[in-house]
Amino acid sequence: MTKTKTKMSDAMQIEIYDLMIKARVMEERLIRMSKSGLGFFWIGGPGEEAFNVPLGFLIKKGEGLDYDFLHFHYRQSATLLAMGIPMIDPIRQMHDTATDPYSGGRNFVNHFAIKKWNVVNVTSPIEVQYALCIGSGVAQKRHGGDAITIVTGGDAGTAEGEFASCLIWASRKGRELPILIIVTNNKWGISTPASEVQPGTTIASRGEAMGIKSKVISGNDPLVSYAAIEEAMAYVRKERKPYLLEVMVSRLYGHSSASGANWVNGEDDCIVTFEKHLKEKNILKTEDFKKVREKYEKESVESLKQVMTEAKPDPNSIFDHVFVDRKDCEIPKPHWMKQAKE
Ligand SMILES: Cc1ncc(C[n+]2csc(CCOP(=O)(O)OP(=O)(O)O)c2C)c(N)n1
Repeated sequence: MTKTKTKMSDAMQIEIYDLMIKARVMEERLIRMSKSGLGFFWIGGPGEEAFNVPLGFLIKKGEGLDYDFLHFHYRQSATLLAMGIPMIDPIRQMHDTATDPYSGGRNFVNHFAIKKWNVVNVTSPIEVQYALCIGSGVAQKRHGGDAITIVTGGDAGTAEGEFASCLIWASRKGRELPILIIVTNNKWGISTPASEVQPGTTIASRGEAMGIKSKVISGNDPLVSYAAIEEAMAYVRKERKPYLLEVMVSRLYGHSSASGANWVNGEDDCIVTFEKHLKEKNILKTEDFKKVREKYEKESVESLKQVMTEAKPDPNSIFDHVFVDRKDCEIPKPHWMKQAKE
């Protein structure tokens, strides 16, 4: 596993720490919402902050082929917060309000879709994004420039055919695609341990077998993560070829609310480790950690209060943004409604 660290200013480390806490506090607020009936289902990224924040910092953000295309999965909140989304918006999606800018209150939380930043809709069927990203990869190859396609997903999902398709399409000789292929490996697929379904080799080695530059890193250290992402991005931006980054991460609250969303003992917590480092290097003190947490706890409570005053989606908007126009579509009536008429 590669452990090269980047040399980073204190100010930058403080900024990364601040965003890691912002993401953790927000996710913990979302979990509490799911447990108290203020949302239906939670899935998110606690345990991936040390990788996801640096990723957000390094993305070339904007709309169209001159900017990075982002095909994310559902554990990416820290990346989006680092890119600049406000904390209140995922809280809106969790509470299914019409003001949710990603789905108008109609998708699960952390299912982002942001046109102005090329964030392609996060899907609940896993691994679909590895097939979709081939499209923007081909478009960016043709277009030229230095913008790239970035795709993220989990280890268990690499068993799906889309992952193999991505490796094949990205690595065709002479037609390689500028895709940064990221797999965050938490060693679980819901309740299935990786040891029962993976061949015992790294996922990165599948890329190597196809001539793709590949690396395994610890995603629990933001300095290691930053250096690895920077190196991988520089390669893909310049060479216009793929790079496979396997990132070892923790899954701190289990899979989702479906498995209880309770704290898991024994996993490395990247925030605890980073706080230890920041203290040892005299960059921040215990009081500073407390202040940052309090700042975001306050923001999360204020955001929730605001969201609870906001309206739910209007049933008449159910067919907005879908391919079928409502006027062409007969909505089937439930049998009890038909009986009542007769
Ligand atoms: C096509 C498909 N099959 C199965 C599922 C059910 N499912 C949801 S998440 C998940 C496990 C995903 O594990 P992994 O890819 O390792 O990502 P993680 O959630 O651990 O980050 C499964 C099997 C699904 N959503 N879509």
